[in-house]
Amino acid sequence: MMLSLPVDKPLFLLFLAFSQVVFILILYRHGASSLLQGFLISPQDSWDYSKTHNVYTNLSAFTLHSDGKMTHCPLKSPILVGPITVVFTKLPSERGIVKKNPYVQSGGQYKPPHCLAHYKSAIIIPHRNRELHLRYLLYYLHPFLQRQQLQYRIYLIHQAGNGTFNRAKLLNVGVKEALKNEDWDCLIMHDVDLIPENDYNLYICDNRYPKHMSSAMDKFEYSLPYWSYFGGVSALTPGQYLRMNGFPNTYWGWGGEDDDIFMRIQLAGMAVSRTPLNLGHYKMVVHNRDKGNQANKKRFTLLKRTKRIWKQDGMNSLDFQLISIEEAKLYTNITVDIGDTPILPPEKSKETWTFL
Ligand code: UD2
Ligand code: MN
Repeated sequence: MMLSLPVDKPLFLLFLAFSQVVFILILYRHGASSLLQGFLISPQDSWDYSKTHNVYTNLSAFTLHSDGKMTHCPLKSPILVGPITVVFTKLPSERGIVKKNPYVQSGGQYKPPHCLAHYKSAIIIPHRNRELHLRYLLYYLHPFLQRQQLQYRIYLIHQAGNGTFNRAKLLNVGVKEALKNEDWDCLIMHDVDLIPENDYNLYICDNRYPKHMSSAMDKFEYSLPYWSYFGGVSALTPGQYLRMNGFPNTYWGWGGEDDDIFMRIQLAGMAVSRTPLNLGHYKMVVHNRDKGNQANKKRFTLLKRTKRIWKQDGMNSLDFQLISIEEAKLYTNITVDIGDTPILPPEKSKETWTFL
């Protein structure tokens, strides 16, 4: 039987055009994966962020060892609470955080003591001179990850010296060093000043594609600032990371590196998976631009060369001097000298720069 469409009716055509616009708008706001998930898994999409829970609620009740034999943790952790109360009014002391997290071991490592974790995630944080933000992050992130019954370790990649900051290069260093410790299932790249607000936002990877997790931040009114945004917090498997030759080493100062990463994902034949906006809620500690991290004026020129250069600039061209690895109580502190902005000969045109 043939279905005849009333394409000659202008009203019908108008309706078609209208539904297309609606569809594109949904894709823009929530990302393709959320649309799919809506059909396939139907996640809880009506989180009420006006009713929040303390991130330490019932944490100790589930860390007790039962009988001798360890079985796998349940696939869905039984102690998730949903929206978390996040406030930046009272800075917690380091001792206080240690006391509240008795199962965290030296170097900021954790394994559920009562069951075998399904996932092993490394949290990698680029850092310099943000000790107070770090304190808030550790206070919230340790219990948050334990609620999810993950095996994890928090790595701080600390840039030594006063040279220009380079977030993406620090993340490359973090991946290289973290993979020496453990065969991680997932590498979570995490700004130091972002606190997740819903513990159903799982710190695990999407095996299909690199996952952007901080899709809805308070600083952008809980929406995506632009379609290809990839800043903040993201999760990649080591396989996905290596497939795109890691992140660029050549973005010194603020901005651009996240857009480069977004481009590399496509260039390596992958797509971005995005945490649905109602789940990817984060609060950012309000701050000014740091000294030594001024806006990178070359970022737009650099982005033009990504397509040409991504296979040469990344994990395979990473050079740095490891200064120290220290196992602090709540994190592993890796201090590194990554050099500084290369001085470019002024007479060379933008097109012939070499970044080696
Ligand atoms: C945005 C993105 C971030 C990155 C940056 C551009 C958000 C929430 N994040 O951050 O992922 O793409 O733009 O580069 O939109 N840091 C230090 N010390 C410094 C400077 C930076 O520790 O002196 C680290 C720290 O982890 C910080 C991150 O680098 O969270 C990003 O720098 P930012 O917070 O100053 O930049 P912001 O908030 O605009
Ligand atoms: Mn920030």
